[in-house]
Amino acid sequence: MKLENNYKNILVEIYEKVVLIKLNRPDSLNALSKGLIQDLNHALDIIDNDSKYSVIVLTGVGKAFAAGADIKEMMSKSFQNVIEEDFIKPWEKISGITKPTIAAVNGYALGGGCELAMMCDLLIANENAKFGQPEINLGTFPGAGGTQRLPRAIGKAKAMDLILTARMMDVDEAEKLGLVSRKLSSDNFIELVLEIAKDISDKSLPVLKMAKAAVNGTYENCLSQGILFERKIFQSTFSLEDRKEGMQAFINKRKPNFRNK
Ligand code: DAK
Repeated sequence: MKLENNYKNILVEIYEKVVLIKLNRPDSLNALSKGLIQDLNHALDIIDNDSKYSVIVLTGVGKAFAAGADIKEMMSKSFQNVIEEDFIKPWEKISGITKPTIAAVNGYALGGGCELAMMCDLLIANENAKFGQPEINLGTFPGAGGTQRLPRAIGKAKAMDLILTARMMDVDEAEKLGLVSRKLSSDNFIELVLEIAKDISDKSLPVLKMAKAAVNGTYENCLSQGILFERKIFQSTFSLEDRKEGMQAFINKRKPNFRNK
């Protein structure tokens, strides 16, 4: 299949062997809707299977990388829905891509947005980047790998701090803790990231794939059990009144009134 730029929720740009994918729902800060994930996964499949391309860069249009799962879409889901759909399973596609992937975080990377960035091989951020797992304010908790990848990246103490308080971390803190591979200037950010991607794309693709597989071998194997466990309990937050209240409060632009404090 040919890679075309006719997606509704993403933009695709090709720079020789590098493909730049831009999450393109700026009005909702690139909230990760079902349609966006479908578009992203469709493009990722084509890129991973076409030898013309060797590196994928993922970024966001506007002031966010992605502000998380689309709360408005998720709001009405029941426990039964999330079990039946195995909700969030399709989000993992990027972590299984065999070619190098770079998250170019240009602003908010929150909730599922932070989790998506952490699924990439390199996480490069500009001065506006902000990271966080604020799901606790919605009456749920990170369910797309956040409880597993974040502690591995920054240590348990800091991960607990972010996950339990919902606070955001700026790029300097994220770089100091090892979540961010490199911090780059916001001026010509994407051009700078594309230079790094181009440099990687000049290396042997099979060897890049082997190096990536070797790093992920141990990293992802024990992770998979944790992620399965995480998903199952995450889905069960959809049986809680507090989860409904948290998301409703966000949509109504008010503070949540949790019953089970
Ligand atoms: N979903 C839907 N819409 C969102 C959104 C989101 N995550 N984030 C922002 N928006 C929308 C806002 O509602 C607003 O829309 P309008 O009111 O204009 O219609 C527009 O984007 C601009 O946002 P703000 O007006 O709020 O912009 P501000 O600059 O004032 O604030 C902010 C920026 C990023 C601080 C704020 O928007 C914010 O707090 N956003 C929510 C961040 C958040 O809570 N993220 C976590 C989402 S939950 C699962 C696994 C994982 C997940 C789900 C399931 N399973 C295994 C089942 C993941 C869950 C999440 O990511």
